[in-house]
Amino acid sequence: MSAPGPDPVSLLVYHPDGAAPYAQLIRVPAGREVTIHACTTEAEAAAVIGDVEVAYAWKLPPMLYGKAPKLRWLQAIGAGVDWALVPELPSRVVVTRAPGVFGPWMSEYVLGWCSWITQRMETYRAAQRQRRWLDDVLPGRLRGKTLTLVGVGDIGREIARVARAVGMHVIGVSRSGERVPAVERVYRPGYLARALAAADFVVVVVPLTKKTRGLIGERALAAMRPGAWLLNIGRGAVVDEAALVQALQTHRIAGAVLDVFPTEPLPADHPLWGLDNVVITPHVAGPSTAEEIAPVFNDNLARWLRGRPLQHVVDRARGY
Ligand code: OXD
Repeated sequence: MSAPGPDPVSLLVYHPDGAAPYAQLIRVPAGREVTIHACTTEAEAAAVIGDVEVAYAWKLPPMLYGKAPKLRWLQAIGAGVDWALVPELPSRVVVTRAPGVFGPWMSEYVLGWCSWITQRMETYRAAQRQRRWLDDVLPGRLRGKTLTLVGVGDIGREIARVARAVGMHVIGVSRSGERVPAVERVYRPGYLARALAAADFVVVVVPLTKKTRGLIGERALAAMRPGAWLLNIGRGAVVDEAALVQALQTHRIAGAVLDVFPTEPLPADHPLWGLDNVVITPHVAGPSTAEEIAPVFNDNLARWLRGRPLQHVVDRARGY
C-alpha cells in the first residue's frame, strides 16, 4: 500500500468580469491535487469559501474573509492591492502582487498620451475635419521634457526606462528617496513641491495608502507649472478631486489625463466630463490579462505547494 499523498488544496479564482480565463491557465505541479473553484459573484464564492486555502482574485468582496477560516494566501489579480488590504482581511493571510505585468502597459499609456499632447494630435485631426492644411502649427518634442513620477515602484521604473529612451528627463518621488535606475533624481515626499515644479508631465503612480490619500491636493497642484499636465494612473483618491477640478477650470495647470477616479465609473454628472483640458479613460491604463498574470501565479503556486516562501509579498503595514 502506498503512503497517502499531501492533502488536496482548495483554490478560489474570483473575478467579477470572468474567472474562467484565469482558472484555465492554472498549472498544478505533477503529483498534487488542487480543486479549482472559478467564481464571478459573491454568492458563488460564498458557497465554497469555507474550504478555500488559496484565493487568486480581483476585488474579492471583504465580507468573504469572515467566512474563510482556512484562507492563507491571496494572490491579487491587478496592479493595486488596496481593495485587498481591508480591516476584514485576517492577519494570517499573505497577500502577493504581480510586479512586471503592468509596467509595460502603463508606460505605453503614459508615453502615448504625452505624445498626444506634444504632437498636437487633437489639433491636426480637428483641422483635417475642416480640410485645413495647418502648416503654421508645429508639433513639440518629448525629448528634453521633464516627467516627474510620483511613485517609483516597478511600474514607475518601467515608465522611467521608456521615458528616458525617448530623451525625457525623469524625476521621482518616493518614500525612501533612494536612487532608482533611469531616474535622475529621487526626492522624498517632503520635497514633493520641488519635484512637481520641475515637471512638464506629472505621473501619479503611487499605491493608495493612508499616507498617499489626497497627496496631490491644492498645494501640490499650485506647485505645478501652468503649462504642465497631470496624468493619474494610480488611484483616484491620491488626487484631491475638488482641488483638481478647480485647477483645471482656472487653467492653473494645462490639463489632466485621468484613468482613475475616487468613484468609478465616473458619475455622468461629474464636472470633469465637461472640461476640454481633460482626457478621461475608464481605468484601462494597466489591464489585467489572464495570460500575463498566469506565470506569476503559477510560479507562486508551485512554491506554495512545496512549502517554499512566496514571491512578491505585500508589506501590509506599508500598504504595497
Ligand atoms: C488596478 C488594475 O489595480 O487595474 O487598478 O490592475
